Amino acid sequence: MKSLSAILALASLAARVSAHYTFPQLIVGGANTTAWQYVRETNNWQDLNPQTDVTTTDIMCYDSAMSGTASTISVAAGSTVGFTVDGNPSNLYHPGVLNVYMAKAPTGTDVSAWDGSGDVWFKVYQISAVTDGGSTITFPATGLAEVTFPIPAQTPAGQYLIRVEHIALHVASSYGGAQFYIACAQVQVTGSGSGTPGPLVAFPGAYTGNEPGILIDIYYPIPTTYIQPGPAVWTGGSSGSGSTTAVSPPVTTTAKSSSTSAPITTVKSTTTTAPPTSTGTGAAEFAQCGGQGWTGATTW
Ligand SMILES: [Cu+2]
Repeated sequence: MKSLSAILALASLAARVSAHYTFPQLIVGGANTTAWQYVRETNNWQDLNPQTDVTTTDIMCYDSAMSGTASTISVAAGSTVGFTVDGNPSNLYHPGVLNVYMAKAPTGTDVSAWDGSGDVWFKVYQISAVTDGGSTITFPATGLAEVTFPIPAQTPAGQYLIRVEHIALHVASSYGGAQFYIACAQVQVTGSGSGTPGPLVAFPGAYTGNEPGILIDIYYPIPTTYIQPGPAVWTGGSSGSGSTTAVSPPVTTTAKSSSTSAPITTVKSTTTTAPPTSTGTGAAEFAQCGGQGWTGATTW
């Protein structure tokens, strides 16, 4: 006969299994495509668990167990694409920040057969945290059911991986606590873009896990500033150098990131922050939800 505690443990496990999220659908032309059709199926497609090791190759596309291939869809440079969020609930409910990177498959290599290794990734979009000098910190990505962003108009034609990454920071005050929710889509970018994307980083390699935006206590003391992990957003600068290697573009031509449409940390919050609320037995907003060794609430 099952004891009550065993039943509760099972219920807790079920809640834990459904308590995170994935990015299964690419959004193209304003329409959601089929789950895992153009997005490489991630290892967590069922358990929804985050990746927490920034040194593993799975910090790139989190797809080692699933063979990591998908179909490739054509998208125009300058158009808006996106990812849906799937989970329970199906939104980015953890407090955290978001990055989107792209990487161009080498000429002659089909992106579906490419592992994305090397210093090939440039950032095209981000949603950072908003601080006001220590009174509040807010996370505009929180609650999004989908994430949309433009492919920079100057992106050269070719096959690319698009990597979305939500870094949940609710248990990030110790090393390895930040939770990375990741997925990679395969696209064929069309158009006549002639920019030189950069700065370029590698996965793993882009993060050590010790960055002030990854190893951070977002609760106390309230951070006075927030530094978004990763390189600056590339907004489409053209080097005009005619480089055919594009391995290490000059950083000087890509430093302008202020024109991105993403919310940046300079926005001053004018609303007063409501105290965390709780629903039922779930955890309070921004409170811990899951994580290794966590035995408390896993929903909210
Ligand atoms: Cu979670």
